[in-house]
Amino acid sequence: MTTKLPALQEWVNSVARLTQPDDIYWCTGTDTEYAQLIEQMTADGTLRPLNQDGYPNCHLHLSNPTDVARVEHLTFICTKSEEEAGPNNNWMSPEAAHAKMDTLFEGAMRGRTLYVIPYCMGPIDSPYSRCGVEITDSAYVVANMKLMTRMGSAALLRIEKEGKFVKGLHSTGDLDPERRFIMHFPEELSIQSIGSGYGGNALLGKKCHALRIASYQARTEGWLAEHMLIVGVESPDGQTHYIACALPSACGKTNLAMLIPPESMPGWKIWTLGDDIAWLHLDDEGQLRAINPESGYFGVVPGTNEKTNKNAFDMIHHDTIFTNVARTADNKPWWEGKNIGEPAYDWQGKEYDSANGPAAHPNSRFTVAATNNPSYSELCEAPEGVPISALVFGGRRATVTPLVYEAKDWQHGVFIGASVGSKLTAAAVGEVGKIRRDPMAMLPFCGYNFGDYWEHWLSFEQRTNTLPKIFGVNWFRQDEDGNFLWPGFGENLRVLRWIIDRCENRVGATATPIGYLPEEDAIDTRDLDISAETMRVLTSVDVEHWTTENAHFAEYLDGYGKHVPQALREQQQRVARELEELQ
Ligand code: GTP
Ligand code: SPV
Ligand code: MN
Repeated sequence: MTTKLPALQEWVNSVARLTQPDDIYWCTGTDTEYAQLIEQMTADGTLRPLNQDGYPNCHLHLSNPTDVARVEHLTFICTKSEEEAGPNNNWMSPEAAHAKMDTLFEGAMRGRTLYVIPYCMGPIDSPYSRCGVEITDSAYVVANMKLMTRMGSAALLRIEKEGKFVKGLHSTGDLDPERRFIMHFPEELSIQSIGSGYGGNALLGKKCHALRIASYQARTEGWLAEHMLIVGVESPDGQTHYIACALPSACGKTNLAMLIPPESMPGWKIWTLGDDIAWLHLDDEGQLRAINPESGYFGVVPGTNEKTNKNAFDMIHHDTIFTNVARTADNKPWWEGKNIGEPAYDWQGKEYDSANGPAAHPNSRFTVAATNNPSYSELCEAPEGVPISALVFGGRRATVTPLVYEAKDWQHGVFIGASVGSKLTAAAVGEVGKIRRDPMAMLPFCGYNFGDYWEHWLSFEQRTNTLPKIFGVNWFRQDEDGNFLWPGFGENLRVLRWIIDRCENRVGATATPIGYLPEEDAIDTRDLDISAETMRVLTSVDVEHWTTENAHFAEYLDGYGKHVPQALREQQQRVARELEELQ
């Protein structure tokens, strides 16, 4: 197969000339094609079939041990001006980046097949969706893209009609970290990635396109591309509120998006729209609406069990690709926190020995189609998306940040999002556990200067007077012994319920310098083993620590110089002033 679109055909031809593959294959996206790819990867050892009794159509892939997570230090935004990329990004000039990448891609696909993957981020018939084409030499990438995006013939038809698409070029190269780069050219709507076959480095529709390139496009087109889950919360009276929530990598988006309501909340239902990325648009009535550009999940495996996340646990028992988990003696996947079975082989395929660290890699992942999820919402395919009632920002903080708090207005909400700090996780290569600022959970994913990005967020206030309320959350407060103060997971619905009550003006709240906090007993703790004192700690302002935190944020803002919106400065100063009055 080829294409009727000359720009696409010429690009594929030019890439083939540069990379010199043995074959070129245009993906159609059928189930038969997927089955053939799985069969081929099983034959060549890329995949190992797992125990079909209990894990039908599940396979295990073990990646190169040097290639297990996103590599932020090797990820670049290549705009003409460095200032446009901002201090939040690594920058390289487009000329230098192209020269480097052309050399690395030269002959990179010799002996391999070049796969052409046309894909559509978002429902095929949605005006909010955007298309791309990924060229890759990895069959594993093709299979993952099939589970996670709308890819193949239908996407190609839309691309041929629109004539516009993001060009993503990927090769696993030789997996040498010295020759690994993930380059973005937002002005050219293109991405080039070499030297990694893992997750966000290689599945270019995800972080590279749907966040970095899309956020850049969204600024000029008046919308937002965010690192947010989208969840529908149906109350017993049948009303559903949609909430979009940004949490940094490995801080609970997938879990929140498909939580199981606690027994003390009968009649409540959860509908999953998305677990990682939301594209937010104002409709003609000024209502903020969200679509999920993806159609599958690339989720963290460790910690997933029947208690923490039963929906995820069930959905990864069939038609799943596991990457870097351990195996039991009877060939079932195993991970820390599974609570069933024992590891016999670790994530590198070696006989398990606890002296070598965890059996499953902390960033081991599952790939599944969203339709596997028991709480899948049919509205995932709605071209108009879902109306958003509340926007939520959070992080992983052992101290300081309360369980939940509400912004006083839009500007304050943008300030809350911009000032998020979080502990680093294994989702990216780096110092796990260190706290860093991660505004809107977008630090690794915003395709342009954060200062301009905050200004763009603030500008929505001028365009409508029906914007959703904004909240901050933190599921991760700990005591001195490291025990979590809040039970989390399904119990987080108790917090979402307060958020909805606030959106509907059904409950009061306590005004503080950092926002509105729940009144005593406003968060229902029925059936929970949690003391009134712990709840007080979780829902009050730690004035001393918050003062330090707020001062740190002022220093952080300084790094963005003249790009910092005045409104953010004013919010920071207001919070400082009001905190001081309390001391
Ligand atoms: P990315 O896919 O990297 O963007 O991560 P994510 O934000 O979707 O995080 P995910 O839901 O996969 O959770 C990451 C880890 O946090 C897992 O090990 C979870 O078990 C754990 N976790 C999720 N929610 C909670 C919670 O409410 N409380 C606690 N204590 N842990 C949680
Ligand atoms: C994240 O790191 O936020 C992820 C995993 O969702 S990856 O797809 O590798 O970016
Ligand atoms: Mn993510």
